[in-house]
Amino acid sequence: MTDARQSRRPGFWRPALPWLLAGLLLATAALPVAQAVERIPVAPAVGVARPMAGSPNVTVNMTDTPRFVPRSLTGVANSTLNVTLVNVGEFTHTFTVSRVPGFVLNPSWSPSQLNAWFAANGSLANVSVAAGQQGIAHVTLNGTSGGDSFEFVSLVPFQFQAGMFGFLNVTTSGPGLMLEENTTDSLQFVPDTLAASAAHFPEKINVLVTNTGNFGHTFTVAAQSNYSLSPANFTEYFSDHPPFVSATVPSGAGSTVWANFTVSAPGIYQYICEVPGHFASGMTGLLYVNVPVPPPTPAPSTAIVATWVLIGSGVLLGIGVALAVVASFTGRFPRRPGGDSSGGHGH
Ligand SMILES: [Cu+2]
Repeated sequence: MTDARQSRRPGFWRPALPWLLAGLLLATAALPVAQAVERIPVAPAVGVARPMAGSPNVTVNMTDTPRFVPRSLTGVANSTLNVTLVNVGEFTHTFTVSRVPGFVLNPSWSPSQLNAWFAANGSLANVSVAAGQQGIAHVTLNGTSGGDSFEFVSLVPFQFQAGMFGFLNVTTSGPGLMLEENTTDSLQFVPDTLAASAAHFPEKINVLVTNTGNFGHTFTVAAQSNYSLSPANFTEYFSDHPPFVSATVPSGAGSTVWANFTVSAPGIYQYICEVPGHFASGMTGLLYVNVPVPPPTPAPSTAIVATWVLIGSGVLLGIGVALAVVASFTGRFPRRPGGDSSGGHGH
């Protein structure tokens, strides 16, 4: 008996060892799985539209074609429209907005006649942008009314005559709804679900798209609702059915662009990135207009597995600890000849 007790003393925890090891192994396997599962959003975050105050900001590219892209802008009466001007060409261009509503400038005028007209009538904005540079025009629409239309041109000689003009249309019907969307270098839209509740149709929807990564993208919204685009056919489809909007999201983190469009009926509108390969990699989302967003998809089954693995490892660890405790006591008590259980703890 003495031999047995002495040999048991240093190894009293041995029966518990396999249980402890099994528990620890399971736990180390389960923890990363559980963490990874936690990071997967169970329900896709939904971006919900809210009413927009003031005019949506817009970006207009100035090209050497020469053109303004886009050449049709919308502002809200009695607000300020901020226009970011990006000169993507190698010539200087101006963004010069007429002050006379409804007046269409005559493209057969000479450059000096055009200049004389602006000198006589003034402009709502007149910003010159050098090649490769950017500028901003703050177009104040105080005192304008819905239905007003102001022509804008480039005053650089012969650019207006060659087609560099556009129209700024003023609305009072409310600035519509605003949504926020992000693009990522992992080729995702975040969120990939947008929801808008229009009080009336047609309704303007303004999506502020922010690039959180470095790759350039587009935010392109199909104009037909309830139609599923496919990576194989979207180019052909868009050539037959022009999208509501195809906004270029400039490369570089923090770049933003407004994608503004008008929907005239409830429905589910798909949006994609048109950069080759991006849609095929999953860069797409759905905009629900006055259509309920379906409930989130069920949690991935790995979450259930990870939970049970964690519970199992906890149980095994518990068994191991219990065995260790029991073994230490059963191994120790008989070794105190004549001693009481309080041993050296008390008097
Ligand atoms: Cu993209």
